Amino acid sequence: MSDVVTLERQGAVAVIRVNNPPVNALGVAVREGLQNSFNAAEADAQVKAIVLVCEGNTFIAGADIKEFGKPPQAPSLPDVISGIEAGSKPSIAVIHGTALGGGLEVALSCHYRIARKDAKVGLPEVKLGLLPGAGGTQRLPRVVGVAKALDMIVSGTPIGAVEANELGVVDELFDGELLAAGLTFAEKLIAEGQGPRRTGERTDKLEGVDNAAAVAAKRAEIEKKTPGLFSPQRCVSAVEASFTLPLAEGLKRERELFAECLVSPQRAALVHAFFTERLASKVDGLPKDTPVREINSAAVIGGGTMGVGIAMCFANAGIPVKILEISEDARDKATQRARDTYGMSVKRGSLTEAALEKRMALVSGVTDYADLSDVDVVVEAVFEEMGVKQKVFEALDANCKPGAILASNTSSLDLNEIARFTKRPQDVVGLHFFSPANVMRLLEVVRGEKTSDDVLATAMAIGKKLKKVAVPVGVCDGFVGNRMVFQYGRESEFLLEEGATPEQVDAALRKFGMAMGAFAMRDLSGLDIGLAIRTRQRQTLPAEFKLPTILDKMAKAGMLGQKTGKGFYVYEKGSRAPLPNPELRAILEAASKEQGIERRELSDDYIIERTMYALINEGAKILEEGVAQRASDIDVIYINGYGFPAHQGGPMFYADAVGLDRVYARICEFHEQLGAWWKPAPLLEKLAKEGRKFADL
Ligand code: 3H9
Repeated sequence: MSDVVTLERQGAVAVIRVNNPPVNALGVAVREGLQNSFNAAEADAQVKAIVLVCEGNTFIAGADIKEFGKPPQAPSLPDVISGIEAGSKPSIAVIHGTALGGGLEVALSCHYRIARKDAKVGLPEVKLGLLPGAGGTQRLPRVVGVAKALDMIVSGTPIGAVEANELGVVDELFDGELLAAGLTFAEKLIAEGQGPRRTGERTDKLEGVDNAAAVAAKRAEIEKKTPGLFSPQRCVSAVEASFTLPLAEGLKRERELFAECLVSPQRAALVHAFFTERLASKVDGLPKDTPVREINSAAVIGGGTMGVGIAMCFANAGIPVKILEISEDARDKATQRARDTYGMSVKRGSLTEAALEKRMALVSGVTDYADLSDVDVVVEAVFEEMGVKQKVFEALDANCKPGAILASNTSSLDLNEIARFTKRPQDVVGLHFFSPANVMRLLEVVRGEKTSDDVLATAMAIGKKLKKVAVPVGVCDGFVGNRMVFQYGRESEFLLEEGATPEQVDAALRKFGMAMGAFAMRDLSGLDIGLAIRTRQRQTLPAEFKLPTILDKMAKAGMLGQKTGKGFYVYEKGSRAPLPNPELRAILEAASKEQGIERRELSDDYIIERTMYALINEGAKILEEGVAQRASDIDVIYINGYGFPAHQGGPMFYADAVGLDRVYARICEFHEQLGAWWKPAPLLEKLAKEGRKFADL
């Protein structure tokens, strides 16, 4: 038939196998192979039932995302799927791994579905800015009802096989060998004389329920939660067609809505985010066969919020972890903090009591460096001061076994200097977690000048094991994320001096899609951190690099953010909801006056330009210096660590989308109007003048 889809007959059962690594995506060859194989099985008089099964780790994980945006090639997936459903012989999809997107749509077009107990099924298209475009929005509601289909399609979150079985998405669960399970099921159908059971012909789940109410409720929920996203409301419109139109027309409506999503800039940005997240794990110049050290045990130095969060990441991954603290009291508080944090997950229902105990059994507290002599990796998470780091790394050097990886969680200090405190700088690497470490997905893996290849490869592997998005970066002040966020923070403060309010800046940023406004975020992390960096930078930055003075004034007034109940916003006791801070007005006006600035109205567009272009200009410098390997790595860092909207693709993708010539021209204006710190990055200037993009590098 074809290389990627084969057909064979086993008795009266035609076995169609898909073998298209890594995830059996539905590229043109698979679509063609499926169509030909199902047609051939249909035409073979000996065949009484058809089993569809996949090789490798997974059933079909969806359409081939790489084909989006390219000219379509026949046969289209909807045509292949309609053909499968129309078949006159019962067909069975045998699901293992994940049946996602087009993969589940293929399974829904088969007349029966069985799944291995550990499989997952879902329609995650919305996460790529799309909707299920091969019948999923018409067939899933016919199986699970409109309300549940809306939940699955709008969230894009897959469900486990057990739930899928309860909902009727799969008919039977099995353990063990795929083909054997498929053949057994097929033979049973043949013996019982069962014919095709076409999902598209079903209407039972669409009747007798208030589907219109489910649609209205979902629309309202989307409007509240993700008003700026293009595809979720279209997902709802498509599902609505499942009960307001006959199947053929519903499918047509789905195609129209899918086509709208396909050309949306958000789709391009989200697909960029998908692929670049995977690309970021590949380190340029690091041979594929670089050996990776075994990591079976870990330790964390420092039992503060960060240290405990990091320890929890190891425990979550099943790796025993010791937390080292300076006293028995601090040690016990640290392990208790881990238990309390897990306890909150139990309260929320996202963790069972048994799982809590299992994880806590992996967490222990120690006070003596000698107890770390057997661990494979240590992550230091102590106070950000070189003297303190020196003591820790000297102690680690003296106590840890040869070959142990010595990592620092520093967010701004010079990793090379830290490595020099040991006699094994090749084993030192940065593992920069983001707070709260047990929640945030980003991990900057900092490669020092002496870090060996195998240590870097192991650090990246640790990231994967901890289910983080690990991105390699070079050494500089703040690495990639914080170095850029400094520019973003400074510009947002300048905007306050020029006439904006925190509420206005934050609203504009949220409208752009940021998960949090710049000032709400500052209040959350505490203003003292920014103030300490500011004070340090006042001593090092050239005189012409102006810095805002608002933070100093706020600190004097005891406004340090949520921790003092007052910052850019005020917080009622026990609440994290930001309310306008009436005392701030006077501080802002004083700062404006001091700078000789007449306060003025600032538009949302202007706020976005100032904040985003500050990120982009610094990002370009970082790229030029080689601190980040690729522009897309910067995007991955911002999406996963800073709440940058994936549907904008990350700051560098956004810059390309706006057009580098336009970004450059605006930055030149800011440079002239505002000051030296806006000097355009030479790389940005070069690309803009050559009519190129960051993506071209
Ligand atoms: C769709 O189906 C639209 C239809 O409704 C309508 C059409 C008309 N295509 O994630 P991993 C690559 S939209 C192409 O590291 P894991 C991936 O880039 C689609 N390539 O593995 C990587 O490549 P590389 C709906 C794909 O085990 C490699 O496979 N489906 C695709 O951690 C391994 O990926 C989805 O959105 C693809 N569809 O996770 C599912 N998927 O090695 C998207 C993966 O070169 N996929 N690759 O870096 C996933 O969620 C995960 O990949 C999966 C495996 C859970 C399957």
